[in-house]
Amino acid sequence: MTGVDPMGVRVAVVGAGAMGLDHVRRLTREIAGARVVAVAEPDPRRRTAALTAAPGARGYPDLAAALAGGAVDAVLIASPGPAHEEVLLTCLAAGLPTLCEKPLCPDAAAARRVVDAELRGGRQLIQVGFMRRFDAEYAALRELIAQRRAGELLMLHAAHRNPSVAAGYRESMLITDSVVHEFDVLPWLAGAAVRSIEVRRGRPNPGSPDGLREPILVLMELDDGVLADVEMNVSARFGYQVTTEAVLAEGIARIGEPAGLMLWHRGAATRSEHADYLTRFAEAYRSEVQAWIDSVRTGAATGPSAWDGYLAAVCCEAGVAALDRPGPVPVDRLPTPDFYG
Ligand code: ISE
Repeated sequence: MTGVDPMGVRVAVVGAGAMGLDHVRRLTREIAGARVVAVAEPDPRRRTAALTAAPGARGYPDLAAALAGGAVDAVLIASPGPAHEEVLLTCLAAGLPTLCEKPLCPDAAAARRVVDAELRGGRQLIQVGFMRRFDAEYAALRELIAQRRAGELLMLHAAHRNPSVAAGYRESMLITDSVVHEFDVLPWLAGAAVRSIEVRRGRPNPGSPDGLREPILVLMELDDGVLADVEMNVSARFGYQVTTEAVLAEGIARIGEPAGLMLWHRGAATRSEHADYLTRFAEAYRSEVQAWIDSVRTGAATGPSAWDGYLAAVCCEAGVAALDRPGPVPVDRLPTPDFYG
């Protein structure tokens, strides 16, 4: 146990949009051994909504003010990606364990600067919010693959479907905001890194928002020759659906959808569907945040690291380039420092 408050880890939450508010509620109602003591959010309306959900917490316009305003043991960052680098560097300088929502940083150079700062500090303080690693089905599939219960892994087929997206969602966000999850979780399932990324476009959905040509098919080649494809679809309408199928030498394993032939359609009766990722991954988020709080208390970092965030950022750069270029784009990544094992 490190020097955290015996009443529970005192958490400052940075950013009180939909995700930040969800984390504030979770930390307050569901997580053992933690309490929100500060909400850092420049928008007064959002800040007030978050403070209402966290009795006893105090509001600040930014993290620097929150750190000056009272004792904080750990920071959860849920502000927009472009703001992450500065906040992460502040957390590292203050020696604070930090759970940073994805993406770690929007580009690989910024992610590298954060990694370098963590390396200089000599202590692993950052966990990236790739919550799918905490989903029970993903964890079971990973174990099944690692144990070779149905032979060697040959391919992965994934689908990532959102009912719709908010105004302001641009085409590059298909990669940086959405497929970024598969860039983390598919190599994690397979136990191999991404070597190249190709994007194919077929017939576009006439119902896609203006300026978005989708769905897209993203094809990754992993270092060990495994091929992984993802259908990225943000106009699925009927609900939120994330599935993965593993093709193994002696079988097929599938997670994320009920077995049997199903038609999911707007207006049709649906089974086990979710309106969005907050409900689909509610248990994964709970388990992710609880594991993070437990690691703050024991002082032993667990979960996706800043290096995992860097790897996802490198994939996003190649993926965005592949949106406008035919053929596979190589993923240019640095060797993993020993520090990240
Ligand atoms: C959103 O930001 C998420 O992280 C969700 O998990 C993903 O499904 C969605 O496409 C993103 O916009």
